[in-house]
Amino acid sequence: ALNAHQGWSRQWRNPAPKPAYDALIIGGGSHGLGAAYYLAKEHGLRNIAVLEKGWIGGGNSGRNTTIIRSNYLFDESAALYEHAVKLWEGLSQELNYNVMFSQRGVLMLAHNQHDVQSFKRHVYANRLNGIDNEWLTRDEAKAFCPPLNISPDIRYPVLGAALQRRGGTARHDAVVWGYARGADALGVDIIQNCEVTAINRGPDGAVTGVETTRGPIGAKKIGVSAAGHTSMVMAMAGVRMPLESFPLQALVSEPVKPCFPCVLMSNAVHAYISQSDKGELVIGAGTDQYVSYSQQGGLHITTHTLDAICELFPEFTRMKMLRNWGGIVDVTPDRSPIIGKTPVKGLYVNCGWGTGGFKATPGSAHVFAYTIARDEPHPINAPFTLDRFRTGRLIDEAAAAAVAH
Ligand code: FAD
Ligand code: PYC
Repeated sequence: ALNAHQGWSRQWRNPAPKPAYDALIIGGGSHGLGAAYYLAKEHGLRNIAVLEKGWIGGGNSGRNTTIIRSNYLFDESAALYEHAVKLWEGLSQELNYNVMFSQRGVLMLAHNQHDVQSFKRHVYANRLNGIDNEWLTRDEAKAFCPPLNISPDIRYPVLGAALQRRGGTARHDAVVWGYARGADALGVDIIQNCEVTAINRGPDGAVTGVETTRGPIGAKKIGVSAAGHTSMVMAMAGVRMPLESFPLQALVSEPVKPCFPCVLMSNAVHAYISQSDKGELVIGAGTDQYVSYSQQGGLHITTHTLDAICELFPEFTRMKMLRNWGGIVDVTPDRSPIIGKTPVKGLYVNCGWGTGGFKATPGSAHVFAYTIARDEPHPINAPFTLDRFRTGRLIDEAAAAAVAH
């Protein structure tokens, strides 16, 4: 049927790199493209390029399971992720591109007293921060998510759940493409198949540009949004990052008619699940336990995840799985991101999102653009410094990270 379609216009240009730009973004994922969009739209910088070593969205942005929520514990995180959710709520209109944002609710199951106390603490803390989150009894959880097995006889019985009704999912490719089209329309050059191989610095230590597989490109401002490869890119400027990179896997089932109404996560039984608009069950769990850049993971992780899904949803036992894949996630010691300036003048970094950066995309891109344009952090990202690993002022969000890493 696609053969019949003709005369489609390109959504973004395919320009050759210019010798120099006012600003460069390394990494054409949703965060990098989003930052370029907001730099052009809100800060008037139009002479910008996004450099992507492969194809845009080919990294974690196109590999993630698209869960969006802002039910984080600490004030700093709540402000950052809620900033993102508010932007998600208007993003399709902002970009004039349907990102299929669906606020179908994110349900986080409690299976033991620790979970109950921890999730209730999150509910109270979130509400103090003006973020919706509510505690559901076991029966209320079942009513919200009818396929859920609430039998008291299973190994980890469901004791209750925290529900963020404004949480949900979005279409990951559409987010990448929407930001790319929007940025391109504002004059941003999106340059694919262009790997950055070195970061050049002048006699005063400030950045002067990059070497790439498509030649040298000059710039006085460089923003790094390279997710799992951030340590490697930052090492090009002599900056050692407090990051470890792990594979994180996901898988989808054969498509079936709508049968799963929400997003459900269980850290104790160790799986999460939603249903895509195509009908596939979208499933995942925690990271693999070893550091790697292999972009695939161990099969035992997948089988363990499916064991957990079958325990929580016995009716899915006969579903066939269609495909699985992995991405490389960049994990900080406190499981919170780093967004800000670096010790190198003109070099900015946005990383450390680990297993949970998709949900932050619009908020992260928005405050990163502000930081690059003004050479100072936005109040929302001010606490998320690289320096906190030296000062010890950590934002320890391990409990809210929701998938083990
Ligand atoms: P990416 O999309 O990875 O973009 C970085 C880009 O940098 C890549 O395209 C890469 O090719 C490019 N790059 C790297 N090195 C260079 C170089 N030297 N030169 C040029 N380009 C370079 N988050 C959630 O919030 N919810 C979820 O449900 C969720 N599920 C996930 C499931 C899986 C399986 C995975 C892997 C991740 C998941 N995440 C989730 C995390 C989320 O995907 C990431 O935090 C987010 O996509 C990061 O976006 P990004 O734009 O920073 O990274
Ligand atoms: O951060 O909510 C999350 C998440 C879910 C799956 C992977 N990350």
